[in-house]
Parts: sequence; structure tokens; C-alpha cells
Amino acid sequence: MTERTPVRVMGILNATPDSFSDGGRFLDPAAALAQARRMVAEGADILDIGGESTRPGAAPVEVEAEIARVAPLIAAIRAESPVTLSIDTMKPQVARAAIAAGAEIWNDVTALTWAPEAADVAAELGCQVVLMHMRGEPRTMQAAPVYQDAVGEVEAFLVARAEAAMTAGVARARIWLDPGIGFGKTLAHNLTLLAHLDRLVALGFPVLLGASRKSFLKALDPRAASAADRLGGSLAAALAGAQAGVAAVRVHDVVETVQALALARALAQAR
Ligand code: HH2
Repeated sequence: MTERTPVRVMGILNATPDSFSDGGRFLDPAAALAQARRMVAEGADILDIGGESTRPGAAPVEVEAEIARVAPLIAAIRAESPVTLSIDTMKPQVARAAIAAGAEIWNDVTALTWAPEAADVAAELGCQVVLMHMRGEPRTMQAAPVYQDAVGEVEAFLVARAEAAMTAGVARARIWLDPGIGFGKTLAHNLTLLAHLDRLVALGFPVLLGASRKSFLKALDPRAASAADRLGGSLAAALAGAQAGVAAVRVHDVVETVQALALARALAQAR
């Protein structure tokens, strides 16, 4: 029998008008809280709350507006649930407000590079930090990204960012790494990274994988033109992550992912 640590499920909750999959659905606070409750009931271990879309071409959001979208929502969820909460932001001021409202994780798609003070703020907040790889910036990142060695370059970037965070005072045990599927990557880069997740896992930090409903899945199945039609590919990616030993998967479809991961775990135990 092989014992595996259960892969944690991070449910995505975007309080934005323009996120690529759930944009506009949870801008209303009551709808967002209802979705949070639903994902917790479905078995989410973590909720990742975002107030600014990172999709190519998304409109930038001012700090105050972003805080107004996420902080009251985080406080409302925290008031009724012990679920772990994560703030998906690149802005230190937003992270600070979200942690004060009850979040425990700062999920930063820029790996603490957006503002010069980001790593110091993360250290001061004492929260967990997700460092994600992105090539370029959201507006332009999908314009012909080039790598000589995608896995090696992502790995080297993440190790360097983890070292920068630790130098600023973030405890090693609080750092997560994320390959940033879809952020400045072609289909081939995304597939190579998914196929070599074990190399990121071997670095010794918990790894977060976010492949849910992303557009590379459409390239493998032209019928999956709309984000909501990518459940099958999303589940397959989550299972590939589980196989490689990732710590958590960031997903839109919580109940389906929980079920798929439960089967993978049961099969591993039955060996
Ligand atoms: N992907 C998105 C946003 N944040 N954070 C991490 N750590 N990893 C990811 O892969 C990741 C992320 C993009 O997805 P989504 O939030 O659904 O869309 P949008 O950026 O349009 O709000």
C-alpha cells in the first residue's frame, strides 16, 4: 500500500468583472459569498480570492477598488468558516488588507516582483506565499514566448525568487512554488511543464498547480472553445499534478476535482 498526502483543492473565486472563466459572476458580494459556501461544502480546502483578472488584455484595477472587492468578502467568509483563505494579488497593499481581513496565503502571480517592497511586506505579514512563474506581463505575455529549456528556466526563476523571499525574511516553510501554466507559455511549454512537475516538486517546496479551464486545453480539443467546456482536460491535469506530488491544485470545479483526486488516492492505496 502506498500512502500519499492528499492533494489540497484550492477553489477559485474571482470578484472581478472580467476573469476568463468566472468573470462577472461573483462581483456581487452576496453571489461571491454563496459561491464560497458552495465550494466549502463541495470539499475545498482553500479558497483563492481575486479582485483583478490576469488574463491577457484585462483592465488594471486601482488598489482601493481591488481592496473593496476582496477584503469585505474575505472577512465575511472568515466570520463563518475556518477554511484557509488565499488572496490572489500582485499588490502588497491588497495583500496586507486581505491578510488583516483573515487570509493566510498571499498568492502572487508575479512572485513578489511587482513592487520593490513586496518581499519585505510578505516577510512582515508572516503569511504563506505562492511564488508563480510568469514570462513577461499579462498584457503581452502570450506574444510568442521563447524558452531554450522551459522546465530549467522556470525552475531557476522560482529558486531565485524563493531565495529572494528568504533573504527578505520569509520563512522557507511558508513558500510555495507554481509553474504558472498559461502565463507566457505556448501549448508545448505548458505540456512540457505539466509532464515535468516532479522536477519542481523535487525542489522541496509545496507546489501549486493552476491548469483549470485554461486555454491550452482548447488546443487539444477544439470542442472546448468555451472555458466551461474544459472540465475533462482540467481533471486530467489535476490528476497529472497529483501523480507528480503537487501539494494543491487551483480549480474552478471543486466537487469534480475532489472526486477525481479521491479516486486517484484510493487507487494508490490499493496497490
Ligand atoms: N492562474 C490564474 C490566476 N492566478 N495563481 C496561481 N498561483 N496559479 C495560477 O495558475 C493562476 C493564478 C488565472 O486564472 P483565473 O483566476 O481563473 O483567471 P483570471 O486571471 O482571468 O482572473
